[in-house]
Amino acid sequence: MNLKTQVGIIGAGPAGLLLARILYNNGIESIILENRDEAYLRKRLRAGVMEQGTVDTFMKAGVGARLEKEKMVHEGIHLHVNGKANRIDVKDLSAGKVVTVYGQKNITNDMIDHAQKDDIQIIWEAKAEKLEGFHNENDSSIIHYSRYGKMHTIECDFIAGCDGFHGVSRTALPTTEKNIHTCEFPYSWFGILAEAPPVCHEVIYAHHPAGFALQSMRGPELSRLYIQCPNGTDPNAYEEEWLWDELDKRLGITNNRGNIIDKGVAPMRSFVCDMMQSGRLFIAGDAAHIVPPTGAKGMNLAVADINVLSKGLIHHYQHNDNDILNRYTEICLRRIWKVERFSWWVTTTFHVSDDQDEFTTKMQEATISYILDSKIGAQSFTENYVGLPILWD
Ligand code: RFL
Ligand code: PHB
Repeated sequence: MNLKTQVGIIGAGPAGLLLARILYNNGIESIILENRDEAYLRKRLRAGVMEQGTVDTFMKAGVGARLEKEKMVHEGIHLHVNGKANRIDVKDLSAGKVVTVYGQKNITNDMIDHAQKDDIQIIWEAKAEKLEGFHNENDSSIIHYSRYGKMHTIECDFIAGCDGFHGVSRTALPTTEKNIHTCEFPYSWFGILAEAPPVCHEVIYAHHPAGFALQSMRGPELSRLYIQCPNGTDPNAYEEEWLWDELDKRLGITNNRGNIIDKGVAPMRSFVCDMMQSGRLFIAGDAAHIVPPTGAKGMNLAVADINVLSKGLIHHYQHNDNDILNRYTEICLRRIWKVERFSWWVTTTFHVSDDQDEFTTKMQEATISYILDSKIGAQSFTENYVGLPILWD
């Protein structure tokens, strides 16, 4: 089958689905190719914390009705040190800004529902294999994709690579190793979703000699909890009782315990590809950059990229103006590097390496103490946590 559209989008994660929606709202046609099946996408857990700008973007795109109804607004965050509780008043320190907890799974489902209602085409179980033509001014861009053993093509003006870290789009860019910047961490996160009311109604980050722990939530009866674990940990490695005891110890609270309905291990990595465009191919979200999940920034960064890319495409089609598209990488990177810094800094401040010396531990404690004891320290943390603005100039 040979299809034709204006923007060929690879990937139905938050980046691809949001881009298709904003383009649709502005009369621009797109087709999304998604490697996985619909049921898998609708069930995939992941992010939970949205910056104010991310919530505003979903609302403005017209996919925020359920988000508005079910969102959990957090006006603060708790930083626990060696079991001692401390709260930062995020709203007070950021002139009224807050963060919102609403699962990535939910917003993904909301966007798929809207796409299906409006006949935005998503081709499930379709894997982009090869991209061509996007370098040449006069040729169409072509996405070659496979589906059920057969090859097909999409001919389009632009290709948006929203295909995550393991996708094909980044590899089609003419990058060298100089464009790739990366940092691997010597620990991972073991995460659970449990049918238990969260004890604290806001997020807790805990620094503890035994390692980092985090308490979050997905609803009044659903707790989302993580502990630092060694790289390569088997998701079935831990006895449930040990896990709950460890969470209580590291967080310094007594969690409500309940049926564990999901568990998984997530590795931690910082990664930036500082070439996000070549000709009419653009990459966005996890395809271009990864942050470790401490700081809760991955999906928020993907949404920020899509704000820039969608605006660039709208200016191209509606005003024949390519200024934003030409500056796409530069506009995005200014924000990406700052968010990478924040995520790396919170990660290295709160986690404990196996071979960590005492001086490093003292530096971590002093960093957290500075955030808690200094208004400027707390404001700097908060400014990043609620989300930095996109700078266009
Ligand atoms: P995604 O979500 O990975 O979607 C990419 C999609 O592309 C498909 N794909 C292809 N399709 C067709 N052809 C190909 N060749 C393809 N190759 C891949 C894939 O199947 C997939 O469906 O990328 P996107 O849209 O850029 O979104 C990024 C976010 O998903 C990610 O950054 C966040 O989940 C990160 N994250 C968090 N972000 C936040 O902003 N706040 C949080 O609280 C937060 N918590 C988290 C997180 C990530 C975690 N894990 C599991 C890594 C917590 C965890 C534990
Ligand atoms: C989550 O709710 O899944 C969550 C919260 C905070 C983070 C990461 C994930 O930093």
